[in-house]
Amino acid sequence: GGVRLARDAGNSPDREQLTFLRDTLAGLSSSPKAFSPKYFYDGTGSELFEAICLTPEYYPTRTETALLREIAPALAEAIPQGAVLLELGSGASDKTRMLLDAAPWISAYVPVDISPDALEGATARLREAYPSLAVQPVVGDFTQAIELPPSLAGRPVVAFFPGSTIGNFTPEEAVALLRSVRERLGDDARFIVGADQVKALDVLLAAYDDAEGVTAAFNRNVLVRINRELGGDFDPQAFEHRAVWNPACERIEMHLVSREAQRVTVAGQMFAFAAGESIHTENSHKFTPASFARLAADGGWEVERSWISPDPAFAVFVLKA
Ligand code: AVJ
Repeated sequence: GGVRLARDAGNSPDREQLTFLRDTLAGLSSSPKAFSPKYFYDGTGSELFEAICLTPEYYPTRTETALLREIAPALAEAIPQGAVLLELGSGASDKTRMLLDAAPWISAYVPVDISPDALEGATARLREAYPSLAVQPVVGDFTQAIELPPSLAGRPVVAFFPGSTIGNFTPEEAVALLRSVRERLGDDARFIVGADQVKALDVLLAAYDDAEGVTAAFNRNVLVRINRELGGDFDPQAFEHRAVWNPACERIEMHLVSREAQRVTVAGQMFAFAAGESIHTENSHKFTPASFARLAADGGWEVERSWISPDPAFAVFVLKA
């Protein structure tokens, strides 16, 4: 309560539901079947992701948080006086605190997230902890044009994209996103990006298939969400959670694999699954310092500084326009 959430221009809850429906029907009609990982993050999905971050196997969050804490003074050097901090896919905004603490001259914080529930909680907590900071949340898909609140026009902007969320995108999509942030921010811009690194296969696979089954529940939750919001009749337990490494693309893929031949109806449309047929629900690309620098360059950015944690390796990059 009490938190007002701005919506991206041209965006509304009705339109979002229509896009969700259209994307879901298209994904179930395509071959192989596939969903966009952005639809994981309803209220329950955002909570399940926070729970994943607490599992012993999911190293990225705690590794990146420790690294950010250590390098925060150096990151603060990239943040100008009075800057606006713009975060893409801000979720619980926990890592943001490291930057806010290290650069108290940040004047405003604009978290952008697809989950209104996650944004509301994060905004309330941050306003409480940082009373002199202007927190101006925006609900929306950050791959669409992000409008900064007009009241912040003219201030320098630093963009922050932690969590290796960039790994959810294909290289082509990641380059498009990097370019659009570059265009929005202008020539003096800095972009702080966290990117998980290629590492031992057993470590990677365990991170996406924890023993407690939190990741499996997160993956299946998209079926629960489709049932509720789009009138589907998925039996989530009729699909097995699977995490696999795709060596050619250097990515972990998550799938939901149909345990048997079955039919599912969504919004009145019927879809047939063969036994063993999968829905590809997520890509999580892993990088090397070189592969990330190449991606950044293709997106119009140059790596100004970078840090990499000890194993399990996770990297933070400061990109310069
Ligand atoms: C939030 C996209 C970075 O890909 O590691 C966690 C999401 N998926 N476990 C990731 C996720 C399965 C996460 N990102």
